[in-house]
Amino acid sequence: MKLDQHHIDSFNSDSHKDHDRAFLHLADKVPDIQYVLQQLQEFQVAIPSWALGTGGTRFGRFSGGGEPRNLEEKIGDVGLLHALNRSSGSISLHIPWDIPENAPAIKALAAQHDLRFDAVNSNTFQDQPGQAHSYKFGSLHHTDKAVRKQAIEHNIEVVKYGIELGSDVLSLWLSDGSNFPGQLNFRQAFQRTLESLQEIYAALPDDWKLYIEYKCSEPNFYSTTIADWGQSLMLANKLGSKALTLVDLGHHLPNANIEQIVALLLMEGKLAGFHFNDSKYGDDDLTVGSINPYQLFLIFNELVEGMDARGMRHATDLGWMIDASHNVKDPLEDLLQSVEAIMIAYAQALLVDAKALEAARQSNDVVTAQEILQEAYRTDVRPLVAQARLLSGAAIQPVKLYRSLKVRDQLIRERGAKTVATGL
Ligand code: PSV
Ligand code: MN
Ligand code: MN
Repeated sequence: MKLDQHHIDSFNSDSHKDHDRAFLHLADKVPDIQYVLQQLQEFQVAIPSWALGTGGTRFGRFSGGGEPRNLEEKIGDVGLLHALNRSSGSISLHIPWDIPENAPAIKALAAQHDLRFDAVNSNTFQDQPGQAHSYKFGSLHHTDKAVRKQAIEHNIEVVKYGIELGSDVLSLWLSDGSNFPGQLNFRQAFQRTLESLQEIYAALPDDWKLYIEYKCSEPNFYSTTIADWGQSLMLANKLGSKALTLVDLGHHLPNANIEQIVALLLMEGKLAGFHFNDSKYGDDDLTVGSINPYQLFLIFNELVEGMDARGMRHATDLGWMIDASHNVKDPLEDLLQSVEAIMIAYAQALLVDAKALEAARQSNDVVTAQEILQEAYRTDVRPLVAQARLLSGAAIQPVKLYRSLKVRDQLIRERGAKTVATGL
């Protein structure tokens, strides 16, 4: 199904009055409102192709129905999201979960929905049917050269698909690690990973980037070969300027100060971007902003300050992606909520009085520094985010419109009640 602009416009005209009142009230208090609105309109968050079905669990999977059966339908789903919020203008593919067999046709279909292809992701954490060697004991770090070669070739193949689709980023996450003390020689495993990455790096086109994701545990629970930002950064530094460190919010040990990690990676010019999600215990992949929205705001505060200091464009100079999916919500509603949470945190960070904050820091006025941050965080910026959407031709309230149009029922009618999308 495709959403018509008239659906959106007529829905908006119903909620216009209430929205206008809320927006004007807020606009009065925002000094540079045009700048903030423009930044919000430009900001786009990539949707992962693997989050369009119910998943994100090792246990039961309960389809809500109408899940996309193929890549074309996944693109259709992201097209719906983008029509509703005009902030989801790209899709990130995981290969081989989604293989673009006919890349020109897939690219053309995406363009019809005003979408482009964000980072392409490789998968060496599962064995695929017919594969010669198993990844049971890892991929790029494997002791057996033949396994490493297979994993390297897979990554290079993913880059080829990406080139055909107009992507310019290979995003790589390895599950390589060990489950028991003694299983692995840490130094050798790291060294082999580096050598494998060097071969992949050499095959990257000049204008491409390599995003190296880290994760402290799971599926290996004693050690992970790229376990934290330091290890990812070491690899990225050794590889060269095209290699950068990707921060997935759920991949840290409990209570890690992610905003500080982000600030320093940015300072070093080595921050790739994000896999946004939220968590309470581990790599929970919950809806962005559902557990700890203050942390998300603090991260965006570092991003805005750090990117401005380096003269970077917020919308385009880092990779903004969602990596969240789970079992109990309609995945499209969930993704709308995630994008909204990101836009809210970003808008709040744009409201921070950076000069006053710096002055407070210089004079060690801790109370004022905290007040300044919390003043922005406690501002209800939802009318601002909605206004940016309205200006872009999107829905003032995307989830409400999605429900009132009964999109899921329609998808179930088109696709069936028992479809299961590829992904985890
Ligand atoms: C691993 O936990 C991860 O965060 C990586 O980004 C994978 O590509 C993705 O999840 C798979 O769901
Ligand atoms: Mn991730
Ligand atoms: Mn993860």
